[in-house]
Amino acid sequence: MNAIITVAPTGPVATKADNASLPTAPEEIAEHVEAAYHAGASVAHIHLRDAQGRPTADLGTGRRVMDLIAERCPILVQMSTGVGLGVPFEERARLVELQPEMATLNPCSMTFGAGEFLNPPAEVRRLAARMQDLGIRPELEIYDSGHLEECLRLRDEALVPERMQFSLVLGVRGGMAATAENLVRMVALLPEDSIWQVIAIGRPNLQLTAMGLALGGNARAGLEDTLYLRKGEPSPGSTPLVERAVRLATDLDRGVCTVPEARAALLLGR
Ligand code: KMH
Ligand code: ZN
Repeated sequence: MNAIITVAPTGPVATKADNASLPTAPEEIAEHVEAAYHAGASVAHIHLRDAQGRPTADLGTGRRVMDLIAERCPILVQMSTGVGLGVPFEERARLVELQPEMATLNPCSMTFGAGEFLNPPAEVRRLAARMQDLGIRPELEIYDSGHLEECLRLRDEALVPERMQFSLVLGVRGGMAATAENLVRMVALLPEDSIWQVIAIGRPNLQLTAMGLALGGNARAGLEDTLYLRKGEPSPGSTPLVERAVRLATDLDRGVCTVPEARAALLLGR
């Protein structure tokens, strides 16, 4: 089956000091998303930044980014409700009121790099219920096997769809390490009909993205996950990383989904 390539152009952590091409202003984000769409991405995973470049859950900024993207290309928008460490959960959760077609749902609290990522069980449940009311498809972010078990509980409580969509996140300090063994183990634990992608943080991004595609998963590519194409070679934006993921999928005889194909594969209604 064709692979869905998601572009993640910005993320919660990196700054322009880390990679000068990181898009932070709404216009920059939309420009990078459009370039990634033309390179083969069918989903855009969006984090917002304020005028100082800090993560924000400001609804006006979110609306502007979504409008600018829609003006430029028909890519599917997945809003991050992870937003950034230190942004209160309540503010993060409000972003779904913008009614993107998809949004992330982080099921558990954890150490995240040098900080803390807070996702209290009751608030996660309120957000999941609100996403359900609004018809927004959740992508469940799994940083360890216990997170998967919490997602299965959410499913049993009828708070997320029966057929779940996962990101297997490897390489965040506080979550599972970015190793081949961890990826294979996590894939084996997923319910059989799961839709899933690999998010490989940092240096093993290339190898684990390739592995995920070889195992039949989807792929995420962009500066949120790695700032480099390879050691010592900063990526000039997310497009070269998207192009690389497209090449990997094509070489593995997968091909990549168009937006209508991704919409069908992700069971999106609109
Ligand atoms: N930043 C990644 C490690 C989210 O935005 O909700 C995970 C992520 C989750 O993309
Ligand atoms: Zn994210």
